[in-house]
Amino acid sequence: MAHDLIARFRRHDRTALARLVTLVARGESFPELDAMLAEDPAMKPRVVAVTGSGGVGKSSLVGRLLETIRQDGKTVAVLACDPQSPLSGGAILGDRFRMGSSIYDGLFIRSLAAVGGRGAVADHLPRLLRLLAHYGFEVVLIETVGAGQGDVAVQQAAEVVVLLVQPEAGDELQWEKAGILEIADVVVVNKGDLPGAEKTVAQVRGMLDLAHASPVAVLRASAKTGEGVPELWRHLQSLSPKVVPNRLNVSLLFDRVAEEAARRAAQLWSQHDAAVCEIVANWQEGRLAESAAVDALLNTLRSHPEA
Ligand SMILES: Nc1nc2c(ncn2[C@@H]2O[C@H](COP(=O)(O)OP(=O)(O)OP(=O)(O)O)[C@@H](O)[C@H]2O)c(=O)[nH]1
Ligand SMILES: [Mg+2]
Repeated sequence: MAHDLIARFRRHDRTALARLVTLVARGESFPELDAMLAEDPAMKPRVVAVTGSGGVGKSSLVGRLLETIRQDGKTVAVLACDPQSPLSGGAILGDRFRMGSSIYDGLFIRSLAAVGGRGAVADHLPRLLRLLAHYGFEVVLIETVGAGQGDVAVQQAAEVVVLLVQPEAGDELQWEKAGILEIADVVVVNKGDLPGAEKTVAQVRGMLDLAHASPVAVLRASAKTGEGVPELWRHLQSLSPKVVPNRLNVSLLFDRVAEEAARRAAQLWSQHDAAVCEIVANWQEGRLAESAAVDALLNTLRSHPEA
């Protein structure tokens, strides 16, 4: 059954993909899945997080962006980590969803709202991204809510963070300032069809200049008219992986450290290694706190380089 699921996933079966996304987002696993995820993925997708306060137009812009990306011939997966507005193809694409064009081949959209809360999704995001990489998606877009710890984790897993703001944001823009300076790789003034957009672009540029931050593009776009969206996609592609810190790979790397340590500890234990057995026994019998046992095990692994 599990074996069959992986085999179908490898043959690009969409149902198998959907099933595995559900499992991984819930933090479930099985050995065949772990083995596949431990392999180097066929594709290293460009992972773009779209963040910003409520109602700024994240879903609408993601909808426009994925159309542009599909028209460019690239495959794209969309994850929405948004508890307030569960997302379906219909919600994100509005009326354009009924177009029925080839845009929808090579496109996967999933709302993670219903699955165990946002923090939980963030915990499993590195594995989720790796799963999508194994399927071969070229781009992954993530809609996040722009606040809270879960959101920070999502942004750290992304390669590029796009922060949306809207015209005449006033005080809100001040509030966003910290976010702009800390996390945004690109700022988009969305709702560029509304009055005041150009003024807001200038304000945001001013803030960025004041902070002497590394060059962050400030673009104007409208998810309503589609204006500025192709330019945004071109800009996202122009960000070279050398300039953009590859946060996706860092999370994958840390995941592998944990997996490798667990594998080696289990191996030593099954070989009745004296040091490992002693630590386990001390922990089981309550003489060693869990954190101390973990430290001791990591130290033991270090002294067993051949394991
Ligand atoms: N005029 C104008 N309205 C827009 C634009 N983009 C989005 N909107 C409208 O703004 C409202 C919110 O858009 P959403 O895309 O749902 O915003 P969101 O940031 O995903 O909202 P949450 O997920 O609830 O935080 C909707 O009524 C959209 O139609 C735009 O470029 N111009
Ligand atoms: Mg939304």
